[in-house]
Amino acid sequence: MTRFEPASAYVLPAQSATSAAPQRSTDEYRALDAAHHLHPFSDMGALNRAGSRVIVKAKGVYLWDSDGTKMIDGMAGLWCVNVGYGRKELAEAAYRQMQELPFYNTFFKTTHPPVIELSALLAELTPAPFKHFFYCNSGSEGNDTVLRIVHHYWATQGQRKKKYVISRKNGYHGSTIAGGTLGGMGYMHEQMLSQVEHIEHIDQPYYFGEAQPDETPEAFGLARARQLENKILELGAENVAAFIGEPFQGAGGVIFPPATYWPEIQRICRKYDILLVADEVIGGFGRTGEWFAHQHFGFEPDLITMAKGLTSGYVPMGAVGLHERIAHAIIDNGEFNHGLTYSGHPVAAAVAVANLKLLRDEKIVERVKHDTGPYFQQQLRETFAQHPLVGEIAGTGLVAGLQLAEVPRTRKRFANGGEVGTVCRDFCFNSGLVMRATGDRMLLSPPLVITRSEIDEIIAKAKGALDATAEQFGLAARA
Ligand code: PXG
Repeated sequence: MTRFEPASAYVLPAQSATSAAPQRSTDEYRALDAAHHLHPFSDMGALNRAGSRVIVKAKGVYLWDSDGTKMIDGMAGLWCVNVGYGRKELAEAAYRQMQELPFYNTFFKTTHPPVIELSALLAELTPAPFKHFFYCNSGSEGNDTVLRIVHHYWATQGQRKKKYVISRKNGYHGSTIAGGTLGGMGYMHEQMLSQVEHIEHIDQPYYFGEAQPDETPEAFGLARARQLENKILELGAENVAAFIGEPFQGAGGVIFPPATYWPEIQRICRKYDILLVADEVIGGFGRTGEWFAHQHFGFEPDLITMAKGLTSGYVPMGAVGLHERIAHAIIDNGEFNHGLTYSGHPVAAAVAVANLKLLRDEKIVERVKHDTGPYFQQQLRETFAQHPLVGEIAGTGLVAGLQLAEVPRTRKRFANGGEVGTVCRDFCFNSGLVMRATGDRMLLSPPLVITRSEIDEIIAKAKGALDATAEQFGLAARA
């Protein structure tokens, strides 16, 4: 397979509706992929030279590639396959809905049963003040929608000056122009010559990487939260509309803030009359053992962004939940000029309903809270607390981040953190474990249906990979 080889003429592959056997050879797949497909967030030259891994099938918590290699998925796809792969209930919901009503819009005084059922179900599953939901296709569109709602809400309150939205460095809120600006990824901002106006960033609550040597987590959490207050005072509270944050940062490295952080953020938002937005795209739908991650951290947002676990990734869908106070301001004040062709798409909504019923009726979230989550966290800590490469184990429920460090005890990080993370990630892949690396943090976020023995398999494979990485960097023998 070479990079610039022209693709062979497209030929329909042999049909294989039921078997896991690849329909083309891996080389053929790779050549066509390199010839015609641009991947997200990828160095395409390097990827095409190496060749993509072709995933052809999945079941439960396992994936198979086109060479027949089986892997355990420690990332639930991309933080989204909460009910695991291969649930017929979701496929059947989509099939039935496509036959009954594959599409109708919700713009011109019309609605349809799936979006009605979904909204009523979300009102039951989200915390009490959330009774109204606006739909879109992704987390990014959810956060674009949040901006629109926030600005429109303040206009309805006669406070049009409230325009600024504050977010955090190393937060992730998507890849549309608004999502990318809201996020705090410098490498994204560098490629975005146009950004959304009136967005400001404060520092993240990343204790391991950014606290002073003698600072306690509690003091650091308060200090980082108080940056919000300083930013509000700098901009003028009368100009600040909202603060948005992921309850824990996912793509940024599963960064769990100290316990003092969110209560202080909440206090500051209330003091200055600033809306508080929880981006629950990763944290929502059971990841922490609560339905929503803000419940784990004990704060009360005004808006919730949702996607991923809403449909377990089987079809794309996002949503924004509005506190009744915000929803009524919008309901009572004329037209809200925002919407997408597929807002409340009937097939997506039908799949979301089937997915949420599985999470609720099979008590999957409760199991994460009381059984598999505590077991996962305990096994991680037993296995890695003394590991020569591991400086911090963050997480709760079925999400975790392992901080790799050159000197764990003093929180000294590797000068080139991404290198050690990539080596470790590759060792994981080679042993049949999908584990993500963000710089020098190794991330796990498996499907919520994972069993204890499957957790044991992840931990054993991760241990093998971390040991091999320590060996490669000459750190294995250190106590
Ligand atoms: N908010 C959060 C908190 C996210 O994690 C989005 C918004 C955007 O959602 P969409 O559906 O527009 O992608 C996300 C997405 C990674 C990774 O590498 C994480 C995401 C997406 C792609 C890659 O960890 N999260």
